[in-house]
Amino acid sequence: MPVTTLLPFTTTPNRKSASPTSFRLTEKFILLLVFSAFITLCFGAIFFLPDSSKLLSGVFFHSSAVETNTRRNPEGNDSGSAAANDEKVLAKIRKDHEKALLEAKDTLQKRPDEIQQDILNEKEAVAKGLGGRDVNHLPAVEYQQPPGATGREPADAETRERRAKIKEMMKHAWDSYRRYAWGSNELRPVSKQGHSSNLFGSIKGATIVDALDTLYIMEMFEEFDVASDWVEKNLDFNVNAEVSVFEVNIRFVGGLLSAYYLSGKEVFRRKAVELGEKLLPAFKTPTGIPWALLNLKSGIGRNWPWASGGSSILAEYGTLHLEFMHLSKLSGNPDFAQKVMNIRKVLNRLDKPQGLYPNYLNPNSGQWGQHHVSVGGLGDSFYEYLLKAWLMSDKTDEDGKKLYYEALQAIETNLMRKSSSGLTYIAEWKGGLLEHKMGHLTCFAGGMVALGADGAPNDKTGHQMELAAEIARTCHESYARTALKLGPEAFRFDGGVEAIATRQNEKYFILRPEVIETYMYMWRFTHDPKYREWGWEAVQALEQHCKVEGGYSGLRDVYAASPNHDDVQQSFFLAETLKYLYLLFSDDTHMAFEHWVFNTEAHPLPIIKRDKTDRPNEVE
Ligand code: DMJ
Repeated sequence: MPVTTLLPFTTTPNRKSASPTSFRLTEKFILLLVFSAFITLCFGAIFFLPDSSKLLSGVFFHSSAVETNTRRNPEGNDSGSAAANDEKVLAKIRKDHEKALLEAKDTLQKRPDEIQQDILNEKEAVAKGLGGRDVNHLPAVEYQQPPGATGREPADAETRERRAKIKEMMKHAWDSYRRYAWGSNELRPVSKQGHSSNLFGSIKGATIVDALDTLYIMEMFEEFDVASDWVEKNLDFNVNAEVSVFEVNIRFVGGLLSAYYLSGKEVFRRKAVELGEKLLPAFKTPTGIPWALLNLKSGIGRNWPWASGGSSILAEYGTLHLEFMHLSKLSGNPDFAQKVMNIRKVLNRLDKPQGLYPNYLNPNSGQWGQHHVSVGGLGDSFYEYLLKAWLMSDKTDEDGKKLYYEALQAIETNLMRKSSSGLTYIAEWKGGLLEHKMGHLTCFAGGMVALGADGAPNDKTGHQMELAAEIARTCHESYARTALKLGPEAFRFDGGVEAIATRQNEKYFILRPEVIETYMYMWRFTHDPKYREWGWEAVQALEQHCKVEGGYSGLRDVYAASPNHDDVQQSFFLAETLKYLYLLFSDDTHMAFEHWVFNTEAHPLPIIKRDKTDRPNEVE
């Protein structure tokens, strides 16, 4: 066929010099272009349309499986299985075909703008590398506020006044932060400026996120809205910085989850899941025991350089469970739950010296590091989360229950001791030797033991409740025996002293909550007025020695005659200390234990009810 017939537009009557068979340069060039486009199209059809070729060979011509079988079995003596195989392949093709038709039908029913949006969503999810999940388009969850998110005024006047005083303290702490350190992680209340610790890398606003639920619980809704707005507009996890997985989880993920469950604002769910996804690379170790530190951008993890033989820390990898179970529930992504359940599996396989859990575990070898055991720093919240995992699962997590009560038994046998004057304390264990020291952090154990007392197997005599009361008394003594009536970081039961810090570097008080936390649990379970009195003593001491014009500060030495401020208002003062104080003076129905479990940073998470009354519209 002459080329001119194919391309009539390439010749013009004016071009007299051109004969029908000769072409000018531009015409030649256009011809060349068309020809190469044609060749590309042919090659494209052969190499880039595998699906259609499969469809052609399978449906219109013959099954590719038949072809494969024929090649494998030229004699045809396996024709029975070949035919069965053909049937299978055909059935699959038919199924895929039907599925494609249904999808096409769905698409046709959509408006063009909806189709456009679907395409954009898919593109965004892929670009974000979230394994196809996009935190902006989480599965729909019907929000239902769990009971008791706010409370009523206490009936008696004194309790009402005391509670109002604590709310006033929150207002002072919050307003000062807002005024002098807005957006920073914490406040320096004496120098009136922002303070940032390297625990959060360059993530900002720790105090805002940590305080959200306290603001809500205290019905400081104006402040809550301002904080929510900041979260919406400024909270950014796209940072090229290393963070503590544990701290970011308990304060940020926990704070966001609680804010979501209290208020129902979607932004909190979205941010919590976004941050959770960013923490997942920490689990990329041979055992799945996560690193302590993680660069949020590169996803590269490592452990604290000081931790025995490159180990991960029990209280860090063991304090992810509650938040991660809720992340799976709210995102529909099972990875979170799987990761924390795997930690359990690794621990279950290991031998425990005397039934105790050493603080150090190597994430590469899966072996314990130094045999150092503590219910205070490095160990504490691991035990707390075993019990609370069981409670938060509406008592369905039987493994969590068993592990908690076994661990507590080992602690009682090996670490709990009585001083000569009868104070019960929990010592630390170093390779079989006891160090007779108890940390302020360890004082949370009074509340934990009280919370678990009810479900304790074989405890008809109320032994665990007694134990909890004894721990509370010891911790109160550690406060009462100081000059400023606030407790030291650690106190000892040796060298002739009881419940007193003997080392200078253990005499500080950084506004920690654990002792007040235990008073709150003890009050709720016993209604013994002494716990409210002890809480009130702490309020007075905080007001007298820690309150400054620019907020609340920690103290360098609780035995000194007058306060020497450390100039830090810790974010947990707003998240925990003030919240537990407020609840100590609230009715039991406010954040009732029947419906809520507090994470280790005092962020309340709802119990996931086994009868699903908390999620009536959940689709299986
Ligand atoms: C908080 O961040 C948490 O309670 C954590 O479990 C340990 N201690 C601090 C407050 O003391």
